[in-house]
Amino acid sequence: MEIGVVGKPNVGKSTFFNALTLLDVPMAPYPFTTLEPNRGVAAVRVLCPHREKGRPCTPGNAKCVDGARWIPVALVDVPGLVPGAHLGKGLGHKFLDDLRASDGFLQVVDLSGATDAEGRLVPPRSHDPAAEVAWLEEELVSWVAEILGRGFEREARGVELEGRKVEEFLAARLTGLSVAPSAIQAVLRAGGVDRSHPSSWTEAQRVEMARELLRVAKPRLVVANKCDRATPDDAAGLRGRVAPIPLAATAADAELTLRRASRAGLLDYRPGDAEFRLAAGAKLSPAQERALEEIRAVLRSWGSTGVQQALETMVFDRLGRIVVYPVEDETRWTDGRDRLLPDAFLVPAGTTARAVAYRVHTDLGENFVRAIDGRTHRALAADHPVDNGAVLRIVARK
Ligand SMILES: Nc1nc2c(ncn2[C@@H]2O[C@H](COP(=O)(O)OP(=O)(O)OP(=O)(O)O)[C@@H](O)[C@H]2O)c(=O)[nH]1
Ligand SMILES: [Mg+2]
Repeated sequence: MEIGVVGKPNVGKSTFFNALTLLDVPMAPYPFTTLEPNRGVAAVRVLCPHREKGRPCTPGNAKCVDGARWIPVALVDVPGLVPGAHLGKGLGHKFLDDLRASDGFLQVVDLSGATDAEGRLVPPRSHDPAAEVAWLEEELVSWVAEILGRGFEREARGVELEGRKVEEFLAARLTGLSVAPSAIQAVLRAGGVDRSHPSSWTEAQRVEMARELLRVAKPRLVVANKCDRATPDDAAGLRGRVAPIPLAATAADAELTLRRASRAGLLDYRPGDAEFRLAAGAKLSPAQERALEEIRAVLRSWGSTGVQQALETMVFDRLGRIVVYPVEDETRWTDGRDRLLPDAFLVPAGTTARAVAYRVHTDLGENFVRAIDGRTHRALAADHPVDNGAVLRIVARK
């Protein structure tokens, strides 16, 4: 599970990334601060089922705080893209290749409208962020069309001569883009192409296929950042202009300040919350006090900084991920060392019991006999889809 953070320069991508990962990559009020992709680990929250057993869990791959289980999600922050990046403008778009494995894209924009298309500072509201949602789509389409088109005709003629299947040919070209077979079918339909003669496909058809591939296989969410410099009405207006892509408003800078202050023990704050409290005995400078007062005002108008919620909207709503808890003992919900609910995995909705077994260990998948639901104690066959929040024991041949 990996998510790419994309957008034009200077909108707050790295700030958003730092807030979610608590890493410390450079951020600055001018374009092209980020020159190489940054990778880190963020996390999404779910209600941990340990309550049902009345004792705390022993998480191996995720922490559990106040009943919320934090499940890791990889995040990639890339340099800013500008219009014409596929022609080499700005830093070009070669670095997008680092997003091949991303399951979806968070497009950060500047809701306050105070940065132009290249990320230079301009007066607030002088730039409509809806415009960059439209051109960023074109940059992403060119990138995918380029991957699809590298040495296309020669290979396509080979496929025709050898009578190979066009689906396999496309799947091979798109390897690494983590695309499901169902997406390949959708892509073939979108191009309106002659399946038996791939060498006859035009570049325009390949571009349409790239667009469809992005639509079905790489869900997007617009992250309307710098909301502290804008109003909820601005967000509502922009939401209408970028539809059908959904939008989440964020104040990444405020979230970063709150998380860092909380890590330093200065205040009590849980990501996603509408408020924070000063830690007992915390001593603040007048500047820190003013900064926190401004953040309080943001939380009052927006309900939260929106950062944690934006990531969760992406993972759960846009990418349809559900959570499963593999265990070795389906009654006690423990592993072999009596650890309660040691693992929590994000999987796509519709994932089968056998696919969960593979996710735990290749051997378990290969030798799968059945899964047992930890709540109903019923057996699930290999192709049975698992429920969200399922606690599962996998039974395998020895
Ligand atoms: N007002 C406000 N400023 C923000 C917010 N988030 C980030 N910024 C500021 O925006 C500027 C750019 O932030 P970065 O995180 O470096 O932006 P970026 O999109 O990674 O920029 P590049 O790496 O150059 O593409 C910095 O001065 C940040 O402090 C926010 O929520 N509100
Ligand atoms: Mg950056």
